[in-house]
Amino acid sequence: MEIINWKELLYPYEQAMDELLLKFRCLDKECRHLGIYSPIDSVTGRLKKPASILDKAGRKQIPPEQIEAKIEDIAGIRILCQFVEDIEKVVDMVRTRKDMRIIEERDYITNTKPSGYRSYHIIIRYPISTALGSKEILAEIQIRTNAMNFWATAEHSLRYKYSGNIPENLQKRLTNCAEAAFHLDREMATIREEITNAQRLHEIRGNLVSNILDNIQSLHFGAKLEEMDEINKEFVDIWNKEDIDELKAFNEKLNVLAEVYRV
Ligand code: 0O2
Repeated sequence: MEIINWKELLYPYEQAMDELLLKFRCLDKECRHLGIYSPIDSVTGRLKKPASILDKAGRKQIPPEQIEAKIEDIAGIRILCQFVEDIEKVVDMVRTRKDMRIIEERDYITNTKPSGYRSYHIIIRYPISTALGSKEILAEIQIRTNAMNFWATAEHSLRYKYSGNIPENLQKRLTNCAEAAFHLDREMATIREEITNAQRLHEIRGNLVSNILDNIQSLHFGAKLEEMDEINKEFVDIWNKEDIDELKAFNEKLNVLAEVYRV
């Protein structure tokens, strides 16, 4: 039997996973920076352990020399979304990228698995440059809502605990839980606008307050003491009123003052 050098085999996958994590986290960060809605809530990654790879190869009768060509999820990232309709937006983001090639898409949301599993999977071919040269590897991107993920993580642990043979009674309850999670997603979709507006407002307020505090700190180097007292009092008043328009106007006023004092 061929001996597998796991360190050598897994390293490119780890590199690919790190790069993919960074790229999708940057996309999310950029959207937030530009003040546009980000369909990405969080991104995580995992590298399949040798024991899991061997299990899968055994189950699918894949010989060791074909592991890299046939096991598509040695490197995997998971993109979590707040709402079901964000999933399609993330899928479109992946489809338009030039730095990865889609090999296959599996829609387990429309075609829910008998277990109750819901998720959107994209298998990609991803090029990497390593110290040993360039190569292309297969990787899996799983896209699902937080509710779908909550269910899948719990079911995965139980499947592992019962070695795939979850008792019938427990399986039935799990299937009910999957439906409940999907119902939650549907209900959340009906108040989506309300939630996203509130989140946007919270973010705008946070950024405004940061700018105001930066300006106040800088003005200490130029403005008179009495003037600073007034500014601090005004800020506390406006802060207590929680009125976003007043915060905006106050921020503008401080921007002008900062210009005047060249701080
Ligand atoms: P791990 O530990 O996450 O790596 P399969 O034949 O079902 O083993 P295949 O053909 O490679 O898998 O593709 P598929 O069905 O798209 O599944 C790939 C991965 O999706 C699985 O990897 C799981 O992470 C997840 N998945 C698929 N079906 C289910 C399910 O019913 N429940 C849960 N919780 N997750 C699922 P691994 O290798 O099974 O596991």
